[in-house]
Amino acid sequence: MSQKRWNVAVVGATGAVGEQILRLLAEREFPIAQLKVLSSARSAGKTLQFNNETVTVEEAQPESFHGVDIALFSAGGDVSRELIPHAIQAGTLCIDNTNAFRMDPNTPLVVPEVNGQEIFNHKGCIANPNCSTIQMVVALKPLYDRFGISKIIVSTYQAVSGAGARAIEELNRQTAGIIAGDLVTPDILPSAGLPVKHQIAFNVIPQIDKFQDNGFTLEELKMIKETQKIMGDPSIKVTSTCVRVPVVYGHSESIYVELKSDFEMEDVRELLANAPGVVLVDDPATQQYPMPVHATGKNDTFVGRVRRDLYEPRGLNMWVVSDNLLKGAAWNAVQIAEQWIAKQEG
Ligand code: NAP
Ligand code: 3JN
Repeated sequence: MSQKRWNVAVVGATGAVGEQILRLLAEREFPIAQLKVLSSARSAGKTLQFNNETVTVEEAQPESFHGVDIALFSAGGDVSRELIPHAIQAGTLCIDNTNAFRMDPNTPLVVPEVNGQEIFNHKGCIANPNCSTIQMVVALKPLYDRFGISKIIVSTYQAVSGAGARAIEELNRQTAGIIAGDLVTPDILPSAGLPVKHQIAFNVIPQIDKFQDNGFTLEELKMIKETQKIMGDPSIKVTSTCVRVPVVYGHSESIYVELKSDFEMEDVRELLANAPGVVLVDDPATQQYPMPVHATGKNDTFVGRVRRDLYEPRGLNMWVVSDNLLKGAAWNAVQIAEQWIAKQEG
């Protein structure tokens, strides 16, 4: 890698995703000249550690982006909608972890293992898909390329960290409270901003984000539409049920996929074993399969329980697990930034 260094801003640096972005930038020795860590006014003035240096959090404002080459956003859709146009105007490449621009036809929606070439078609902003979409398309892309995909039926088992730092605290607090015999009052989940709250400790909640008029939740619709956009194939029929489970890190997915052509299981296993970003963990004889406790802290997507459907010869079932804050958010964003700078440097 050449010596060129870049001015980088992390917007939402004090959040669950922002914390992982900073950790990865340091771990990967991202070539940073100057780092800005931005949040709301609430955290402005706080300090964070980065590469053994203390950095002071500043309030994110429209003028924060002058001189910034790359900004990684994870402060919610409203912040992205407000600030990204200013950042683009300032010449900053924005990599956005929110839903704000994902379906915008002028914004590439990128998972490097699937459609990495789209990184170079941006007009100032590259969108990171939803965490549940990312791990699914990483696992399905090798099968799509070889056999085609006609239908996907997915059910998710999503960790509370997907709902932010306060949801992690809520699961810990409720679990300790219930074990101690206390009454618990749900405060955050299913989603901050919704009027009704449900207990997450020792429970599962079949709602992630708001309900839409068609009975699907927004999270479910994100998975459907984003998958078609990333794969570049609106003909794929996708249906999704998204569920919150009392796990801190790591989303799991039960996926049924119908392929367009006949396949041998041996070929499917070989494709998955060699796919970029995929680790095949699939040995029923020794009870090996992916689980969130093993995926936590890893950048890969883990695939197991791969089996042909009993009734549909072109149907496959599989179990897919990944760290939602890493491949599902921070790592996918940093990966995009790395691939973009690699190209700038020739
Ligand atoms: P979080 O832990 O609640 O952190 C939110 C972050 O946003 C904090 O740094 C917060 O700063 C900052 N923020 C809030 N309001 C702001 C404002 N008005 N101006 C500037 N900064 C503001 O949430 P998270 O889990 O990190 O998620 C943050 C966002 O990332 C989500 O809303 C979502 O859009 C996106 N996300 C994407 C995925 C994905 O699937 N790709 C997964 C999770 C999250 P303070 O410390 O000042 O409050
Ligand atoms: O709940 C999860 O597991 C993933 C949550 C993602 C999320 C949470 C709040 C707002 C998003 C997202 O990435 O789609 C958003 C949003 O940007 O709309």
